[in-house]
Amino acid sequence: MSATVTRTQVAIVGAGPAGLVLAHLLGRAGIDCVVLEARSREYVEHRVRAGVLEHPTVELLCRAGVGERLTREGLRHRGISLRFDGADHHLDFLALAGRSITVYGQQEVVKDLIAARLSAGGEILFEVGDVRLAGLDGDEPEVAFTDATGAERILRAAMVAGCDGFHGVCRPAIPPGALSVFERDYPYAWLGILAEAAPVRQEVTYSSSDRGFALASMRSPTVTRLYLQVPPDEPLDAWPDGRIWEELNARMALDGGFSLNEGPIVERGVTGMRSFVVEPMRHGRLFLAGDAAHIVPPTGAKGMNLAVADVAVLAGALERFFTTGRTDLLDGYSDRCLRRVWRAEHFSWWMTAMLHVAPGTDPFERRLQRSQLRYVTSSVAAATSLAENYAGLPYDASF
Ligand code: RFL
Ligand code: PHB
Repeated sequence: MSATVTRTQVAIVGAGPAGLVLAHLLGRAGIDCVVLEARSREYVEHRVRAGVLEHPTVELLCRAGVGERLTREGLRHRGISLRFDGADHHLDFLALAGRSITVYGQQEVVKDLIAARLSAGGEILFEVGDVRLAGLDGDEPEVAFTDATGAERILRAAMVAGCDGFHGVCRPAIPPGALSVFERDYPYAWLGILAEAAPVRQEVTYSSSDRGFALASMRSPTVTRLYLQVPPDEPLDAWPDGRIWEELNARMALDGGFSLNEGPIVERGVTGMRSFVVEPMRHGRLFLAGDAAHIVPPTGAKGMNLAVADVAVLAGALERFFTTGRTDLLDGYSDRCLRRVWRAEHFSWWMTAMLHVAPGTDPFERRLQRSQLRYVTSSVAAATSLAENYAGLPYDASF
């Protein structure tokens, strides 16, 4: 049976934040694109993941016309708290760096983008299978796949955007040897829960305790998002509800007393932690963006924000190419993105190292961590450095 062939300007693999923001920006610039997504619409709209949007991400979404619900329902925060030695230490990003952050679930961003794209007449094909890339070194690469009905199809495009996350097929389609890989694994993972309980503090709170790291975040005034450092590959059934709440309360303890509001746990999962970067983020006519090209440990809340920053650069470069034929911005895509990627890699690694308790750690290391925590919460210079990285360096900053 022969495959149906269609043409578009940009084939986008993956309908996560990277693929959807790219499709939206290209659509607004009048560039034709098709998004291919392995999962169903229902699945991607309910996948619980990130929650913190840095300032440049919020600005981009608002400028691109998809910030209406985000502005209305997102929780705007002036900063975060670091909890250690039984006390909270507030970092006011707005005062320190002139920028705030917004807590708004990644799946809400995904819902807004899918709705915007479909209502603008854009094409997102959900539940595609067996995606294969060919001809990346030529002028008209092909993406072959089976659609939701099982029919064989081929999409021919001028450019392919690999936005299919860490486990996708785009990065592995690049010949071995063409990419350099930089990576680091961490000897711990995060157990994350979503609970129907009001957050105790209206601020994201990172807690360093001798029992291990804990994080209290939220999604709304009635829904809490909480994380615990656990061993890598920790089985979920080792953590019945009672143990989760007990451990969270023990790690979040404050002098003078503290306890979380408890409620039904509606979602739970264990996520390994890793740092990973490939260079370059391009091969021929394939451009990698987001988690397909790099992973950060979640302690700096940077993953989704980096994905959006990549495609902001890629959309501009593609627009230049399709309107003028010039390839200069496409040629500079990887280097430009990698500067921001490595800044976020460093920040995420540094936050992770400052806050977690590595197995077999010794008192020397714990004292170094406590010294660093005291420093970033007492020195204006050190606090400002954390604040500007966390709240998001401007897209045009040189670093
Ligand atoms: P995604 O979101 O993984 O989307 C990739 C999409 O590609 C699809 N796909 C394919 N489609 C077609 N064909 C194939 N062969 C395919 N293979 C895969 C997938 O189904 C999916 O829909 O990547 P993208 O767009 O690059 O976005 C990256 C972000 O999702 C990720 O970096 C963040 O979630 C990371 N992250 C956080 N980032 C933040 O900015 N702030 C945070 O507060 C934050 N917290 C987190 C996080 C990630 C976490 N987990 C679970 C990994 C907290 C956690 C616990
Ligand atoms: C979240 O709200 O899910 C969240 C907050 C801060 C992080 C990671 C995740 O560093």
